[in-house]
Amino acid sequence: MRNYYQPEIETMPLPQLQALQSERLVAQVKHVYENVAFYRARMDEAGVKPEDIHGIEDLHRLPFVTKDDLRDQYPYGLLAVPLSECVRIQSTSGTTGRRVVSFYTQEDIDLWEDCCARAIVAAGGTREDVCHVCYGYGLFTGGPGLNGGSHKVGCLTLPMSSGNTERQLQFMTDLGSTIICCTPSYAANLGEVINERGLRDQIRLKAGIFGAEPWTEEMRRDIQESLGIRAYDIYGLTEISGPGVSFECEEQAGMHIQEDHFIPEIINPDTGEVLPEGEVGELVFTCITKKAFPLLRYRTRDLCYLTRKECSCGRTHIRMHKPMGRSDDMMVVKGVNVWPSQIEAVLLNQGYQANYQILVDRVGNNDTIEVQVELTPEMAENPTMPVDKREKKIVAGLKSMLGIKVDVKVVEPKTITRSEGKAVRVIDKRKLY
Ligand code: DLL
Repeated sequence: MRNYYQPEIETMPLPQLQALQSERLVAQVKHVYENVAFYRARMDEAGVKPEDIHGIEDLHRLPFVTKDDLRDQYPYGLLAVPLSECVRIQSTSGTTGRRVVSFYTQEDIDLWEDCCARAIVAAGGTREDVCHVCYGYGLFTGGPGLNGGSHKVGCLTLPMSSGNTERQLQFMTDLGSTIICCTPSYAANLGEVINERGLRDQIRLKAGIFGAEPWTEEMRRDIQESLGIRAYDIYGLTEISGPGVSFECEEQAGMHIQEDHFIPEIINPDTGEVLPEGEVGELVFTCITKKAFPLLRYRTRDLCYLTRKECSCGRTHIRMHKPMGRSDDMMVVKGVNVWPSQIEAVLLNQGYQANYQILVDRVGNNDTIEVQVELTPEMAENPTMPVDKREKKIVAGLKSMLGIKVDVKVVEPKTITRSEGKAVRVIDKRKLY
């Protein structure tokens, strides 16, 4: 088996890393040009031949690939190896249009699991750990990815999948799970139940690896407190392989992108112009090692910035800041750009937990926006402030964050449906008209 833990790659000096990227990029461009009619046509259209790509300095010459391209080429149009070499597919849920299906050779799966293994190691995982994976299994990449990574680290792996909180708690307490992998919203949900039932001293968790949806620093603080663990962020997307494209180390200050496999760029989403380090824009990835479904300059629609600032962990791979939401997550309400993460930050800063929902609608020509948030059990038991005063305080916080008036309803604990996978935070009824 390949050795996942390649500290020499994770800590490689930049010039060597870039030389490796260049070599891999040149080979990848040749591979897709020769094997995928779509890339050949796009590159011909842009007047770029594989021979024109000498290294990463030429990356910007390649055309972008978008989610619409993936949908148009569904299912086999972007496949770069014969079907007989593929051993797996994974897929997105397809809730916002046609499914995205991604293909893997056995080697692609190995590389992907290596990335997840690196993430587990970065969160302190060793073969002594009991790794409780409650991301969904099946077509979703979360369960299979972290499961494979956990095997490679040599942890005892609990392939729990999502849901069935009773069973999760039973295995967690009986088997002494030390690392948990799930969405941050489900982690918050578990923390709530564990504390309600007084199970804190029966759990052995030390770390959590949470991703698949945006979450704020405030939510990290809450989860760390309620579960008594360190909560690490992990990022990825089905199109680029799944979880493990980037992950946090012990610094918990941005996620190291696995640059030996994926070259990141940040672009201006309107013009496509490549932006310098530190500027916020749309994250774009080029896969330089995957063989079956290698996307080149894929526009993720996730917004963030990159930093090469030295990290105390010794990894040299560039770090991405937590995605601030997706360009398509952004709502325009009353003419103002609103991201759910901004609303979450205001609520959590005022002591609420991440049990909230945002309802957007249109009455006549006017947008309406209402935020419903639950009282925490302590607030309900020990009311230090009347509910109408609480609501006014949140309205003021949101006004100063967003610049618009948001209606707020503070509701009783347990009124808002809990998530077992990715949380549904926004109900935008305007999209239904
Ligand atoms: O969510 C893969 C994954 C599984 C990542 C488990 C981490 C852990 P998709 O379902 O294809 O894949 O969704 C990908 O989810 O483009 C982001 O918008 C969002 N996302 C993923 N991780 C994070 C994160 C998986 N840590 C889409 N923070 C991406 C913010 C995230 N958003």
